[in-house]
Amino acid sequence: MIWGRGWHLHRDYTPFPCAATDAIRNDSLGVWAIFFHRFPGSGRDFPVAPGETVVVAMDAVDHSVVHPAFPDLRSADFELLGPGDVDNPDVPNAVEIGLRPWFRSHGLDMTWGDELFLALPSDIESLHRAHEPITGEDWVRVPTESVLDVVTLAPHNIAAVDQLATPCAVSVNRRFDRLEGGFISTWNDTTIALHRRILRTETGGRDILQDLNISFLDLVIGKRSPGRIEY
Ligand SMILES: [Ca+2]
Ligand SMILES: [Ca+2]
Repeated sequence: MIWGRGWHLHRDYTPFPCAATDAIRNDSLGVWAIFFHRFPGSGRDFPVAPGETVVVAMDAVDHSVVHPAFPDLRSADFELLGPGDVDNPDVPNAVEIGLRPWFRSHGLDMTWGDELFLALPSDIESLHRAHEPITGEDWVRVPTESVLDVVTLAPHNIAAVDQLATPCAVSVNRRFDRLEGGFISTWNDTTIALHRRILRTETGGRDILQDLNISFLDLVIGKRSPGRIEY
């Protein structure tokens, strides 16, 4: 299983108007990315049962020592690494298989404005490559038939934070997400997070999550609660 971050929010500005990135942003044949990971092991070393959740920590440490509202993530299932980062030896590290390493210090962050995907294992070398037009870097296309889920957190219906330019109409082809989240920025509130809505709860307590391929409807803002849905 691979997962990562595709297109980040693009706004309409000179010299890279939305039209310049449309071929990568709005491609029905797949999701384009440069930064992505796979889970460690052979693919069978860390099985996830139906209804089970896993926690991928940016740093698998006890964050509550900094502030009581922060979670203790020493028992996270996986951990992300960055350059010069902490590395909890008891928590397996996600394997970075993107085309270049993530550049910030604690591992790949996923925030407001991102397009996030989960896909079946892919041979990265065999994937279709092209230059991303703004940076000129190579990106690869994770093909549609491999993509299991996509969530987009782009603010499709609100102005960009700095008000300097309008967000492009879509972050990802409507085949993957029919209406993006449009969530307000949560950068300044570390106590809240996005949760998948619970469609129903089965006998025995297993929650079935909603997946309509519509981030706007499938996700809701709730309390930050690693490993469980709570809103
Ligand atoms: Ca670790
Ligand atoms: Ca880290």
